[in-house]
Amino acid sequence: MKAIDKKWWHNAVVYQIYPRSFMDANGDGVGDLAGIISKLDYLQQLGINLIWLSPVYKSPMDDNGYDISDYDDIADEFGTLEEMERLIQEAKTRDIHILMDLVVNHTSDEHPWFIEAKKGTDNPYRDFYIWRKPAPDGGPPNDFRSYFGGSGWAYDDASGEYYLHQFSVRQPDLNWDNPRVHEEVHAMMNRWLDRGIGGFRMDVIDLIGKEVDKQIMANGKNLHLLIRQMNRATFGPRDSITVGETWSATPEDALLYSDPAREELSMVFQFDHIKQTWDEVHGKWRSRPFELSRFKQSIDTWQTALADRGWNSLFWSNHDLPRAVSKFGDDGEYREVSAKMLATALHCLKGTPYIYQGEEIGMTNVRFSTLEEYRDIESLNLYRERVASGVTHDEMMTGIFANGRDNARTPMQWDTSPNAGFTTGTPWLGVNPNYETINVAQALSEPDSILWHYQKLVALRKQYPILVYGDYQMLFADHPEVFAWVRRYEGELLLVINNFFGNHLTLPIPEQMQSWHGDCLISNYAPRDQLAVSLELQPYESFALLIRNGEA
Ligand code: TEU
Ligand code: CA
Repeated sequence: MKAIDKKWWHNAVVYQIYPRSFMDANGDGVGDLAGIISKLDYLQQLGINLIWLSPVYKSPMDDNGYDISDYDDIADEFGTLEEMERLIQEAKTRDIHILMDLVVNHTSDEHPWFIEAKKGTDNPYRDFYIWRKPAPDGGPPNDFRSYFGGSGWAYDDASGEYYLHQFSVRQPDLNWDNPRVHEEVHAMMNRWLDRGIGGFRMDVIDLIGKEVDKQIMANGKNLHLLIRQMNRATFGPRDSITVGETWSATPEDALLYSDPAREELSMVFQFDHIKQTWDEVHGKWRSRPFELSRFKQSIDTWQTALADRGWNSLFWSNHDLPRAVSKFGDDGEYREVSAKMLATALHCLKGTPYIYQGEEIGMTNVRFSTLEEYRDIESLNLYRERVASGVTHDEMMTGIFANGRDNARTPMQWDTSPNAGFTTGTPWLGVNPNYETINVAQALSEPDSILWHYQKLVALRKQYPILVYGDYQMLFADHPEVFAWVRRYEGELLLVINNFFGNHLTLPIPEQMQSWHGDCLISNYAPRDQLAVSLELQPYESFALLIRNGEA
């Protein structure tokens, strides 16, 4: 392996907080900054070094804060700017840095720029957004569709023009062909960096180079130039960490973003492994069963492509996705062992691991019995649109149960008190009824819990550079139930074996590996310290073995 430039964040683990659902300190049913501050000791104990905070800025909350009306202030329901500054400082004293969510593909329709822009075609802010004349029939300029359903164009009565919105109609797209937009956004980013944050998670950053009239949204021709300019003008000189959300990225794109020589981003989130369980035609609303072979192939491709240059992010879940254990493990009989297996697999790959809040206690998907109990704008809009076009209620609910965004957004389960200890009021979204058995208090009191397994993995990363820098090579590539690999670093060898299924199985071991033995760094059953002619693997068994006598 080529010597890579070491960065302070390479051995870090990121924890994602969805503020609305993490901890409510004042009993209004909505999580807040004071609630987060009250749980910093818990996060410090877990050992994480960075918090990715989903948006807390001023917002009408059409998309739970991904619609920002003031980048320099905090939404009343979350707290104040002073509290945000306190959170940054309090986290820092615990060696934790905050990543702010940078949402600059669009703003809220209540952002002053948009309010100005709507005042007329000659307003100085008009060109902050993307306006087009109607098609000859008076309809939208083209048939571009919004991710949240319906046309991606909204009509503005006053001017007789349409504006572009790739997401909700209340999230007008910013015009990145306008240099004044760059200036404003860069200055805003610098103000946040001056407040002491560690970097940014960049919402749909692959969309900002859009070439609207060609209907090219992702990967537009100026995209990488815009990111390099942003890097130079803001976080580049400050040694920050940045992660771009890029649904469109191929491994080749990821190299462009994350090769340090190009001075763009630290890494990107790519979703290839996530989309493996979506229907190829109908997308996320119709699941396709989990197939380990596709999943392995996907991860292997990314691990290999970014081996020498660039850097991977590692995640199973986030606030838009189903719960990891429900998606890729077993949230019934084998919830604990499968959640631990998934954790081991993720943290033993090469890249930066992200833990989504609640994953560390094995929180699961939720099934509300009525549509009225759901809050997510995407699920609600798409339900309306798809049911109107002939999809049945049951089919759509099945899609929402499997992949709807509220699965990840039910309140964090802290203890067995009412509403899982999340709030003393009425939670904005229902608590998963399984909180009586799945909660932080229970996990803290049980030495063998998923939580302590995560804590151990986070600590191992600090202790063993092989977990951070070791080369990755897949083993048993054709095995339909086992995902295994070796990592190699400075003469050391780490073997990682994961049974991704709930069956007992016999894994024949190739001759040259049969005598391997060493130290078991982590396991979800009795630790193993040696191989043999074959291994009898338990359901979802997984372990990482630092080999003492192997060929590195
Ligand atoms: O997500 C990008 C996005 O495209 C998601 O809407 C995702 O594609 C969808 O859930 C899958 O069908 C980011 C944020 O993570 C998300 O929460 C925001 O709603 C969205 O951008 C708009 O800001
Ligand atoms: Ca609150």
